[in-house]
Amino acid sequence: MRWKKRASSNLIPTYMMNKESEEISKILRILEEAQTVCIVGHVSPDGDCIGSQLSLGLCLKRLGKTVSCWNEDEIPDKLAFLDEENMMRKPKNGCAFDVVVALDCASFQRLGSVGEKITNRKYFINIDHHASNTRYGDINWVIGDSAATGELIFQLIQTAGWEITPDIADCLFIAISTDTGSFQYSSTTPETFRMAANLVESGADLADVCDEVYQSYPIARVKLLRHVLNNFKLTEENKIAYYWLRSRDYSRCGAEREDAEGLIDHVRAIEPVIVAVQFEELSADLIRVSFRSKNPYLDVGEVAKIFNGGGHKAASGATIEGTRLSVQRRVVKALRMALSDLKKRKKEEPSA
Ligand SMILES: [Mn+2]
Repeated sequence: MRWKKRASSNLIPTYMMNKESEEISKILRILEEAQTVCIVGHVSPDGDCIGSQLSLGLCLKRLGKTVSCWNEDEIPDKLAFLDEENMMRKPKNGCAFDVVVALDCASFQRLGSVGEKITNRKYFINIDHHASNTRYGDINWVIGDSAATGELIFQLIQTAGWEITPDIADCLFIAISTDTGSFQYSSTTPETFRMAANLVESGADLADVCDEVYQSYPIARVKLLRHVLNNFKLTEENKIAYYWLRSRDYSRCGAEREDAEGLIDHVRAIEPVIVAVQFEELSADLIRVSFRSKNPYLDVGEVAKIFNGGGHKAASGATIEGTRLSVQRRVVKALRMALSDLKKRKKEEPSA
């Protein structure tokens, strides 16, 4: 899919010239007046979540504010180097904040147990790039076609005129680079590259951060990848690929749940595959399903919605109750229907 050419070529996209910029000024006003800020993210935090939290946190700390960053789950080992100032804390009960900011979190439920610990606050700000975002904040800045929450934080910092130090640049670079599959997904626009260029100019240490994140996989993760490559299944003329990660697979490989991040991309990358699916056993009757689509007309965000999940066109997920076999059947059936819609579409528009 082609990127939409935007009217201006500077770093502030056209959508910020209108209503969105009001939202940004409101957010900046509240943040600048605040003294205590808590920045929260989703369960199983990824590079975009952690990078966005820490970059905003570092900016606010430089302004003299008391900042803590909370997630239900701990910072993944491979991202721990980004938190030099130890801003990531274990969530506590009974804390009061002037402002709580939720980043990269499509729904209040995705905050997990952190949600019940942040009720004592004056303002709740929700900044996100999931089109399915449920707008659960007092102020919601949601740009569904942005490639990463990190892009929004970059724009927020630019608008505020805060300095991007090398540490902040590292965090934002990781946020944007991980959520675009290293600038490969169709959500990547020329502006994404301009932001990345700006971050490298601001001192992001490309060789170092990429080595930490992409070239330092623990052996346990590679064993988990071996399990995936040995066991994935193909169906619907090899257009759907899926695999299971059961609790026993983690223990056999000595792997943690965070080691599963990105495994699905190896299966998505197979040539005839249009949709890759990861089934992860959370408990005997609770399954986390992740979807990746390579075809812009097969919107896995819509497929995830059928199961009360959400996400983007190309990447989404849902947590589904049921036995393994019944969940797998229901999910594959929904994807089969999405594929047949795709075939119909092709017949109707042979040139598309
Ligand atoms: Mn994200």
